Amino acid sequence: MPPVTLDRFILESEHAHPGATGELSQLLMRFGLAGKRIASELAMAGLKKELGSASTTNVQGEEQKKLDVLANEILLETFDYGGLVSLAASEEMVEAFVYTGNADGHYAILFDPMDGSSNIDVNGSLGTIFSIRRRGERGEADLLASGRRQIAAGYILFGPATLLVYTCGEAVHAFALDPSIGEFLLTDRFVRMPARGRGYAANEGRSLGWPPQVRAFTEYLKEFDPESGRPYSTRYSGSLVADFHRILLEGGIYYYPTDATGGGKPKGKLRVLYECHPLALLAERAGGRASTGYQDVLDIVPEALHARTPIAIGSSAEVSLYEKFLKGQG
Ligand code: AFP
Repeated sequence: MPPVTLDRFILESEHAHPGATGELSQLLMRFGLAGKRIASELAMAGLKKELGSASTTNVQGEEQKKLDVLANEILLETFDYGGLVSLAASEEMVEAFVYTGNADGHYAILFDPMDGSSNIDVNGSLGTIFSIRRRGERGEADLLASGRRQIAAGYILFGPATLLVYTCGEAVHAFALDPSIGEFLLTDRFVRMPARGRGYAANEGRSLGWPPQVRAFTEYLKEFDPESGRPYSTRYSGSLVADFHRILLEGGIYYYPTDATGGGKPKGKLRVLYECHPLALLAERAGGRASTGYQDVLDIVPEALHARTPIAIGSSAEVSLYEKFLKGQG
């Protein structure tokens, strides 16, 4: 059986949907291309002295690394032809970018080009998260919509191997880059997230700023009760994509709640449009869940392009338990 490349898989999936225009297939394949270019830059970044700060900050006031900026440019360039995409919004840009040469393009893309940038300088895992929406008449304003309006979403994980995981409908599929031929090859069709896991991912160093219910939830996970699978193990990498990927395969929960430390992050840290909506779509399609604690993340309608939200994402059992704790029923 020959290996199934990303392009082949996408094209065959498209043929299974009579009436498909092929446009979405092209977009997904281009995210694959961008992923290969970013992976290649990451592999050489230390040698080419591309690590470190770009001496700029993004719209959130966070320091930008050179690779944040480079990955953003690669993604923008990748969709600059072919007429399909007229709008791109990114965690690294203040406003949405309008492709003036593609004004009729039906699609908008949204991305976090380099997720987990604190890992850049230490050769840790990194990711690119992406989402595809249909572009409306009102441009940027139409992006402020529920996550259920996403047509497709996915991520590229730059770890020991470069992986691409996406959903464009009912199911989630995973691919690994074979660097010897420069192609993503299918590794898992119809990925399912376990209904329950044994690990949690959270920055517990900031727990004094969390709501007391989240602290109580965390203490519960750490209690010794082998019958219910406790204590859980902590696995936190500083890269949401890497932590989410582990949870997709092994189950468990990632959470980044509101954080009152030093007046810190009253709405949490993660961005609705670039991080939470895309991963929530993947989680749901794989049988998991994503919640603020009170509401499904996919139902959030952000008030601004760079809006943030608290989030708990992962196996349905742990996310439901997190919600119970937040509502004081744990
Ligand atoms: P950056 O992309 O700005 O590095 O943020 C990474 C991230 O959004 C997510 O990938 C991590 O899980 C989380 O933030 C880490 O934040 P803390 O350093 O506050 O734990």
